[in-house]
Amino acid sequence: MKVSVTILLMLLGSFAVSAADFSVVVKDENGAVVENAVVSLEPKFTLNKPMNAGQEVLEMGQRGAMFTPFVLPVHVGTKVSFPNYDEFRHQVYSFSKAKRFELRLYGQDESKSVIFENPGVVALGCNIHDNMLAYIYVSEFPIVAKTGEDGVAPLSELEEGSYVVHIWHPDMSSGSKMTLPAITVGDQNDPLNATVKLRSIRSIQKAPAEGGDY
Ligand SMILES: [Cu+2]
Repeated sequence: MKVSVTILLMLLGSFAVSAADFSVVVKDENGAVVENAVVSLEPKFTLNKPMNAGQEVLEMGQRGAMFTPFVLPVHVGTKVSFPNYDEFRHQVYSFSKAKRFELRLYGQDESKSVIFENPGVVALGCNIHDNMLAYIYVSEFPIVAKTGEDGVAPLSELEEGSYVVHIWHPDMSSGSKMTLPAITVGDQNDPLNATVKLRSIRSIQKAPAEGGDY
């Protein structure tokens, strides 16, 4: 009886694991954890659950004359809103090849949105505030996440199988993404450690000047 209960629990356990959790830890060449690295996974098999790009609207806000977040990873086809939470106006633009656009001057509690159809890096600026800088990374692959302050990009509920891992960061020396050898995600996964080579001077979004003229 005891044996059959154990087998039943094992079976239940295996059925419960329909999707796997995985994470990628990104560090620089000095071993320091790297925040704001975008990790995208390219499945080498057909996903049962297709990507749902275009169904959720992600946000790149403006608050305190800064973009928030600094790096926003999205799938191709995602709509991004640009709400202005400040009491003054912004004029958001990008000259990047993946998406050239300019949102006409708009004020507090107004929002505009843009759809990002092409993969690539979209650097954002504001015509009014030179300090404002942010990046939207548009991934052609269905699974995308970014590292937090701990350098960890959590990737939950992955379908088991083989994936190629792509990593991008605004300060990667090559200016392009890094591709790692394919990995296999099973029902138990150790974190994948990735080392990226970054420029020594990091691009940051500076806080606005005190008493600036808005
Ligand atoms: Cu601005």
